[in-house]
Amino acid sequence: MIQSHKRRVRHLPADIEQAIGSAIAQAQSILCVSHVAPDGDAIGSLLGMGWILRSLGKNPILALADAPSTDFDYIPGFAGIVGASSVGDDYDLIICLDASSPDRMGAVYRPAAHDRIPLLVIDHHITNTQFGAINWVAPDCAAVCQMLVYLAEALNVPLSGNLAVALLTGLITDTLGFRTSNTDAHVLQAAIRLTEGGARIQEIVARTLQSRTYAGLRLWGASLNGAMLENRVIWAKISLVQRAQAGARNEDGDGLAGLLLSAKEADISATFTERINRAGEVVVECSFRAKPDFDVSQVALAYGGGGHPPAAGCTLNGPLDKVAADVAAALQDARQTQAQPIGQKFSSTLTAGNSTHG
Ligand SMILES: [Mn+2]
Repeated sequence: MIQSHKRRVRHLPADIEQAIGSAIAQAQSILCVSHVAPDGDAIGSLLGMGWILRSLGKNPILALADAPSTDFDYIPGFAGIVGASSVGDDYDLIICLDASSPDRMGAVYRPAAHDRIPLLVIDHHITNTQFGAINWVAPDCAAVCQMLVYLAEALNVPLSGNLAVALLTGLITDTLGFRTSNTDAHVLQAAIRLTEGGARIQEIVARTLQSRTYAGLRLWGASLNGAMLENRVIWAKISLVQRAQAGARNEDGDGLAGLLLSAKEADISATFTERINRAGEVVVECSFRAKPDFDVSQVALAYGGGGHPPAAGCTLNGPLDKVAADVAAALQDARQTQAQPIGQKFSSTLTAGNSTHG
């Protein structure tokens, strides 16, 4: 079919397809890794790559620096994901998924041991630093899981069963259920193939997007009480004290920036979330969302983070109030420079992308 040939060429250039195919064919032992604080696309693409490699007769190690949320334990292979301490020094190939820079692999990737191993980077972040020996970076894909649909096709791996469930998870979570501004016909065609392969949209939506804890909802309530709106930028803070008072776990309350962006009076939203990092320090996780035609990736990049135009983020040292004030001001500046005359913008109802910078 001419059309599908065109689509494949657009997303998976022939030279990269050839390079990936031969890198995988030559490798006996393969380590696959995705990013810290793994989201649905990180976990889905990691497990999906695992199923693709198994179809090709390989037996890969799948590793994440941070333990994945049990929300995703319905994806076949979930229990086999290992932590950094189970990762050895010797592999023939490392495949890095959904990470825009090497530090995003966290403790799984140890440069002293791993820098000499060929690294294949598969990512869709426009801010990707091209840090692999082979770099397949496709910012026009809504999820790495979408890219793996094309890779599976190129490698003649059937898009069904376990693989379909894994890949549809990343497509659904990174597009917030096919609602983001980067949800185009190619995304929907990829989703059709995965549903034809047996994955079920409504089950994955129920397990992911439509699944929150009571404590998480109460935390949102506390945070929304203090939400601010200035110059079409809306933001809210989530402090460790609020989290404790709501009885919420570390992962409860994620996704609030997407809800904030539904404000008609705003074009850009942000949340500032206090966290305790691995070193035991209090840091502020900043998460940005933008409506179509606005771009928050450059502000994230300027603060040492990254992401996509509609969804980006960074992590800064506190204190919370100062970080929120400074970054909200920077977002308002960015919003002013991106402002367009009233009347040119009609699409104000859709939400932006989901993943932050990973
Ligand atoms: Mn992603």
